[in-house]
Amino acid sequence: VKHPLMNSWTLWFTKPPSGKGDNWNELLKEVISFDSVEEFWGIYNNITPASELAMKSDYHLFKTGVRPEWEDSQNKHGGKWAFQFKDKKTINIDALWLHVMLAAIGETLEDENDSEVMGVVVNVRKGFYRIGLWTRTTGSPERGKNANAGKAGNAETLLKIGKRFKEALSVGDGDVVEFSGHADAAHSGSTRAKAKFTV
Ligand code: M7G
Repeated sequence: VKHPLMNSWTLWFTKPPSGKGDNWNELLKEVISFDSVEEFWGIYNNITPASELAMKSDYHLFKTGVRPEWEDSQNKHGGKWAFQFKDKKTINIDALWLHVMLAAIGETLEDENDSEVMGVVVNVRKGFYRIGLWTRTTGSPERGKNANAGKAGNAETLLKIGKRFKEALSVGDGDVVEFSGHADAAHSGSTRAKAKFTV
């Protein structure tokens, strides 16, 4: 018996750069898609845990049909909630990442009528791990064209999602989870763009 998920999800992997000429998009590899609980565990039990990945690797778990890139049509008006875990030795990144993946595929990060969650990401970096949650919008009224434009309370939806994400990350009340728009990250050439919201 297979227990179906609400959505189909695709796992992606970013390989660490091997030399100078590697561009970001070439390092990004699609791994596998699944749409049941059983398939998720089968995959999870057979891939390298985040804690054993090489520096500069990422896992991305995104709704099937959305590439985990700013340039994807469903991400280009969006942003992300993110938190950096700086104490790599003491945190259990595998447990945290598993918890966040389960929250994503179990659809507990947003309400049924919301359609913000695009995917979740773990970055393995020198000195920290970062876990992110990508959303379809940035809650800005001038965003234009998409279905949520002009819908009152969109920023509130993003804040609600941010709070649930923070709970899933099990970080303390004193820690700050930040939201930033992808467009800002792309322009500044770094994901450390100025935070637009915090929870
Ligand atoms: P990061 O991996 O999000 O964070 O971005 P880091 O700075 O902690 O490593 C690192 C770099 O990867 C960015 O400055 C971009 O050059 C590139 N990069 C990351 N993302 C998510 C994208 C993307 O979606 N599209 C493109 N073109 N480049 C990206």
